[in-house]
Amino acid sequence: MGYRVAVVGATGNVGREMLAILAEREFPMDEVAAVASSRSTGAEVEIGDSGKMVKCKNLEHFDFSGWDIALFACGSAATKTYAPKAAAAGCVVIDNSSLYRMDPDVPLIVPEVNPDDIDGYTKRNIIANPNCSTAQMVVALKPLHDAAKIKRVVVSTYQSVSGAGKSGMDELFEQSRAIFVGDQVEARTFTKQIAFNVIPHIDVFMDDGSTKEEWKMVVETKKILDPKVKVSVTCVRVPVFVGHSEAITIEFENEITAAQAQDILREAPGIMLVDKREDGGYVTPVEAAGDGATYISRVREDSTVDNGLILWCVSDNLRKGAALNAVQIAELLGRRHLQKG
Ligand code: 11C
Repeated sequence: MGYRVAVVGATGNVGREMLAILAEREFPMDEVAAVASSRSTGAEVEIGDSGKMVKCKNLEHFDFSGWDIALFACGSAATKTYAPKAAAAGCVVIDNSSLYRMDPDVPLIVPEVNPDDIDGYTKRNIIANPNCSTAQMVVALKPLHDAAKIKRVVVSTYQSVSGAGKSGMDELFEQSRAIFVGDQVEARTFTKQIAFNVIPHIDVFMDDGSTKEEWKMVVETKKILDPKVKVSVTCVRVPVFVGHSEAITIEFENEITAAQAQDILREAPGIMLVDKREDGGYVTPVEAAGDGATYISRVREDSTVDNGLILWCVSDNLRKGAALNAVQIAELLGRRHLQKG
C-alpha cells in the first residue's frame, strides 16, 4: 500500500523535479496528483522521463482530504492560501517556499542534518524545506560541526539563474543570444544584465544593507544546524543555468586538519568528496546538475585563523536545494510517522 501524494506547482522548475524524483526514488505511491494554478489546469506534465503523463488539476478547487502528503512548490502567496487548507484537511504539507521556515511551530528539515526535528510537524501539519543555498551548505557543515564545533562561517555564493525560476533561465538564454547577434539586451527578471556578468543581489534588500537571500542563509542555518554558529553571507547571481556553488570559510572551536576534514566528508551522508588538488580535480555546477549529491572540493586549511578551513561546495539547486530534499523529507516522514502497509 502506498501514499496519495499531491505536487502543488507541478508545472514549475521545482514541481517538475519533484515528480521526477518521486518516480526515480520509487516513492511508494498509490496515486499522484499534479496540481497547478488555473492557468495550467488541464495541461499535461510528464512524471520524470517515464513517458507517463498526468493532467494538472486546478489548485483553487483541489480537495486535499484523503491525500497523505502535499509537496508545495508554488511560491509564498499561493502557499499562504492553500497550505493551511491542505494541513487542516489532514494532508501533511512539505513546503518549499520561505513562508513557514522560521515559524517556531514548523520544523525546517534537511534529513542528513536534523531528522529528529521532524517530530514537531504535528503542531501545524506543515514541514518546511530550506532555501537551496542553505540546504547544500548545512549538509557540508554538519559532519564538520560534529567533529570540531563550528564557531563562525563566512560564505560567498555563486547562484544559478534557475533559482529565479524559468523566467531567469529564459533571460540568460535570450540575453546571451542577443549579445551574439547584436540585439538590444533586456533585463526583466534580474536587475542588471546577467549574461557574461555577475550580480551581487538576490531577493529584496533589508534595512541593514544585506539581501533577504543572505538573511535566509543566516537564520535558516542557525535553525537547522545550531543557533550558536555565526554566519556571514554574500549572495551573488552568476550566468549558470543549474547548480549553486559556494566558497565557504569555517572557523572551529577545536583543532581539525584538512586531511581529517576530507576523511570525515568522504564518509558523510549526501556528500561526494572530489578533491584531487590538480587541474580539473574539483566539481563545477555543470557536473553537479541533474544529480542529488552535495559535492565538496578544494578542502584546505585557512592559515589566517586558529582552526580554520576553506572549501568549495556545489549542488543542483533544483534537486538537493529543493525537490530532492522535499522528497527525502517525505521519506523520513513515512519512516517515522506515516507508515503504510
Ligand atoms: C535563488 N535561492 O537562487 C533562491 C531561490 O527562498 O526558496 C529559492 C528561494 C527560496 O534565487
